[in-house]
Amino acid sequence: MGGLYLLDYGAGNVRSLANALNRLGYDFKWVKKPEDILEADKLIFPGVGAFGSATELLTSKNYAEPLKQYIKSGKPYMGICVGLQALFHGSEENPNVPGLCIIPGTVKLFNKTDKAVPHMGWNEVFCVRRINEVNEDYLQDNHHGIKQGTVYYFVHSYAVPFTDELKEWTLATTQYGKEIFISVIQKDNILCTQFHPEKSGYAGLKVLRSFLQGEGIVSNTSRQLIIKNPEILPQDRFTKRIIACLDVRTNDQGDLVVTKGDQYDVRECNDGSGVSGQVRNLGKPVDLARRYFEEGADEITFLNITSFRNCPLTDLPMLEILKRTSETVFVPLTIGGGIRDVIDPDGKLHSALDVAGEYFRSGADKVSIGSDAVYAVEKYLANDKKLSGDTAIETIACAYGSQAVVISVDPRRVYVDSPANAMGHHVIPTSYPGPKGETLCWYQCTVKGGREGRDIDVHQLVTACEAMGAGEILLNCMDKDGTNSGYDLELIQDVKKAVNIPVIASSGAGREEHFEKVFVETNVEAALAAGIFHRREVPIQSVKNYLKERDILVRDIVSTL
Ligand code: 1PR
Repeated sequence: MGGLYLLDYGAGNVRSLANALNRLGYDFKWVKKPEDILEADKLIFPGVGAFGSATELLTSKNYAEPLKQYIKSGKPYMGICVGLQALFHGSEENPNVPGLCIIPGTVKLFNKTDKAVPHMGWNEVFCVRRINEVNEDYLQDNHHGIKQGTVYYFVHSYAVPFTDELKEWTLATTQYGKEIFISVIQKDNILCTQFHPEKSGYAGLKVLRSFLQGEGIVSNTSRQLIIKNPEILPQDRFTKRIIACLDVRTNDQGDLVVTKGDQYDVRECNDGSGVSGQVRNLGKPVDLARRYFEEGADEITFLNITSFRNCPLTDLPMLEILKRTSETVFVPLTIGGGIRDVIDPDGKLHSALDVAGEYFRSGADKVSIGSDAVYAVEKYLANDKKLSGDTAIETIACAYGSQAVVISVDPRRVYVDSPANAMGHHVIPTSYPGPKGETLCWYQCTVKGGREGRDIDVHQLVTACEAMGAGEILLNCMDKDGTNSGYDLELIQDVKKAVNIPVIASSGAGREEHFEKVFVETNVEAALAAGIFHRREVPIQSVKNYLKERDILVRDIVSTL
């Protein structure tokens, strides 16, 4: 018996961690009953979801006491994200639910005034332990696979602030906005990361490997260390994310392919005869995702663009793609298209929450909701902005956390000559006048992949989705999609100002400078592109080099294990 055990309580994507361990050549067992915890020689708690649901589940499954006993026994424990937070006395996220009380202190909500929350993306760690004042850092001797100045993938709204009381526990801190929180805890047999090593590319796998190779046990008393207090920098080291997006559908030969439309039309240009050509085939989804991971994409998004067709739950085409992709791609994966209630041919109804659950178990970190979000917001607005609690956004956010719910918006521009003609919609001035010289416009939301316009504007949609618990906005623009003419900065600026959750700019990227413009002029957290990456017109690395030369922080690729 013995060996490495993983503690899963069904709250999200643990497949990625399992895949990471397989990639590193390690066997493991899942904890299935309380006794397994005491059986383990090494234990990893990959916490996902909310603090309250995680700790309550530990209690209801009778895991809490054996877990405390295991940690006290001195055997190596690694906690990830909520697996770190659970060791504290409590969290502002669920004030009435106690933690495991192994480390003093409370997990706190980030201050939202100067930054988007959740903290979602790649941020740098600062190692506080030093051998002496001038020496580089203690981690050179005993690094736990963590390297000063490396960026790792974080996704959380709550964190443990760095304090004097927690110095002895702190190995590294991270700055987000003006706040400094503990990103790595290490004391004796305990190693915990607030970031997700299994989602942090090869840099993250190195941290896991170090723990697995036994570097997890270190006596802190064996040497005299200096703790260097982290200083608040004028600017944090949070990087901008570059996301590769793969629109997937079945082509006319019945193969699942990555395609790309011009303003959502994915068929080859026809010859003017009125007959549409073949669905464009730009590659195989799993191969392309793998290529983008190796080339430095910070995140990969798959969109099932024929999702408006009903599909039985067991037959969802993207499940297999996700399973295979997550075996070799160790950055966050988002899946969109068809996140809504589905009905099997035998009439069995599966809720959007069930559909999302299937995707999370198959390796997705986030689901992206398009059409269903529009319908949900229509009901919310009709109901005097009262939350119903039963929408896909709310149920998925409640079970898996806000950070797991992205809203994919498919707007198109509607020009008007005066606000009075906008039927009460949120109007913005535009520097690109309409066909009749109009200098005002609003953005109409569409459903079913742009096939149907609805009486709701983007501003209404994104603010309502944020109120309903969404964690991120993926902002497309039908007018710009596939045009290579740059992002719609006016739309993006307007949305960025309207919400406090992270925004991903999408549609229209054609050259490196388009990325610079969107980051500088709108301050979005991420920019997504499809066509230019698929057609190899602009490599991801060249976008990153261009941004770096202009002092925009991006993640450097760690290309080997
Ligand atoms: O409504 O929840 O089932 O979700 C359907 C999803 O499929 C939505 O996210 C919607 O955006 C997407 N979708 C539906 N039809 C199309 C289509 O193209 N015919 N794709 C489509 C939209 C948007 C982007 C795209 C970027 C960047 N694609 O992700 O890849 O605009 O392109 P570019 O860099 O080449 O300009 P539901």
